[in-house]
Amino acid sequence: MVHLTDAEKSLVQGLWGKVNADVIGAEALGRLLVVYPWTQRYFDKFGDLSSASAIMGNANVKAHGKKVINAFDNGLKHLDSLKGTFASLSELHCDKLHVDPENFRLLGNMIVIVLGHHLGKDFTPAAQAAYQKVVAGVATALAHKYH
Ligand code: HEG
Repeated sequence: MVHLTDAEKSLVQGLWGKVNADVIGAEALGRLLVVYPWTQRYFDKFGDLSSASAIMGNANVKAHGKKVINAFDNGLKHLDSLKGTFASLSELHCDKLHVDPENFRLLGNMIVIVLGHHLGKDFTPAAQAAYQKVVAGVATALAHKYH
């Protein structure tokens, strides 16, 4: 499992307080669907995903991005117990949704990219290092029930 130092934890929490989490979630999910179009297969009920602008403006994508980032936000509050925190979501994604766990890593990197975009210079290399640990930990926790 990932381990964040106290300094990394406060870096992560401090920067999270500066962004609008719902916007980050919507943009990260939208970008996942634009950049890796095969991920669209899980969202065939979401309506128009025919272009980058259609995806980024799609209300279902925005709503689902908020749902995802809300769960991610809860993970930020439980950085020392991610496995337990994401156990039921891991089961859901594995058993019911059949999401390829590689996609958790892809989405995690989208979250990092969108944070970089929103935070600009505040997203220092040290901040990125801390966030990369978080998204890796969340992806591992979500993939846990697959094994
Ligand atoms: Mg998942 C549902 C969280 C990555 C595909 N995802 C959900 C739900 C949450 C969630 C909280 C709602 C669960 C419920 O209704 O009880 N997802 C979540 C997190 C992450 C993630 C925290 C990674 C950070 N999800 C993810 C990825 C895919 C995916 C990468 C596919 C590429 N999620 C997915 C689908 C659903 C959910 C298809 C069901 C959507 C629906 O039908 O409403």
